[in-house]
Amino acid sequence: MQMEVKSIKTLAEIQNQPRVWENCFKSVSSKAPAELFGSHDPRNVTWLFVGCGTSYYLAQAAAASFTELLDTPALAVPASEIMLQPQLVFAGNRPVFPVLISRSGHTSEVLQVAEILRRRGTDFLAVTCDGRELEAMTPFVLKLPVHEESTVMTSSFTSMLLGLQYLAASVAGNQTFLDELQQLPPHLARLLKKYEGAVEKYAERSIEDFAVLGQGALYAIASEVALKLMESSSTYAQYFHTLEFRHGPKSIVGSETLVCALLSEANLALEMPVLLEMKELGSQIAAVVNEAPAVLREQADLLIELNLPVSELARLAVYVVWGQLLGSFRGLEKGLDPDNPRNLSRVVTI
Ligand code: F1P
Repeated sequence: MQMEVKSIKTLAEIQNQPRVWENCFKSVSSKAPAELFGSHDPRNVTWLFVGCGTSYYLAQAAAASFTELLDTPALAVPASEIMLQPQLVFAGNRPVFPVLISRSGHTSEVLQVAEILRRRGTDFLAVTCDGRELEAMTPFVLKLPVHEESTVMTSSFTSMLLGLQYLAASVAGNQTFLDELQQLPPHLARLLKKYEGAVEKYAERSIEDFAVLGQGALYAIASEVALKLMESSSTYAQYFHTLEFRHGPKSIVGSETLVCALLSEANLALEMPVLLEMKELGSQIAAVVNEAPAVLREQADLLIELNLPVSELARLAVYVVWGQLLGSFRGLEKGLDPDNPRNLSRVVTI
């Protein structure tokens, strides 16, 4: 028995992102950077973004954003790596500024890392929505006004990512980028109206194997799209750097596979051929792209064309929304409840 779409909290939270983003920009624009970094110079540290699950992929997207916007080194690691392999993370004792990302602020691995940093005397920034223990463990807190009840993270992911991008652009004095971010909410509302139905329709196809592709910052988004498909529809999903897919993984491709490419503008000429080759091998193909060449309009089984008048990096958060929707609609089609995903809880405590 399929659930009524309008009763699904997760879908409502996905659809409500334009309004949530507007509130987040109001909140983050009221923060002075010094409140978040203390005496640390944000342009002269190595940034270390830390999270678990969706928040780890958020960490990867934030690291790529900080490197592009601040031209400073940034890396992302799962919290468990700091717990279990600290020597791989803190090599050479170079000064790092950690950013601990957790929607709940209650995830055990993140709290254990906060304790490790406190014992090392290392300041860190907490980025959270619920706050809980994490926000009490540091004076530097970016708390986004997002109240998300669903188990899987959707608006919390995009809001914390946009909040961090906004912060980096503020430090960089990049007013153009700040203005571009503020343009996103009405564009997302436009795109949801245009494409939500197409995604819901496509979810009726019995696809049992997803491969999501992306390069650069879009690789982090591809990882998160795959996780949404796994979490919300209990379907097997993998993620790869786009051009890497030729180097072996393409052997999985067949009529039951969907290869979904998050295509950049700068490297479209190199990325799109990978997707078209998979079509020739018999796969279903989907693309999220800012402007679609004619061949993609003809060949894609699902096409989301963004037409966003902003720079590539400012488009990042919008790419993930279609994976959020596809995961929930595919789950519903399989008779599952996206609000109560199989085997999952809202927070992992160990
Ligand atoms: C992290 C997380 C989510 C996952 C599930 C369980 O939560 O692993 O990524 O989707 O909700 O918790 P948090 O540390 O960001 O609260």
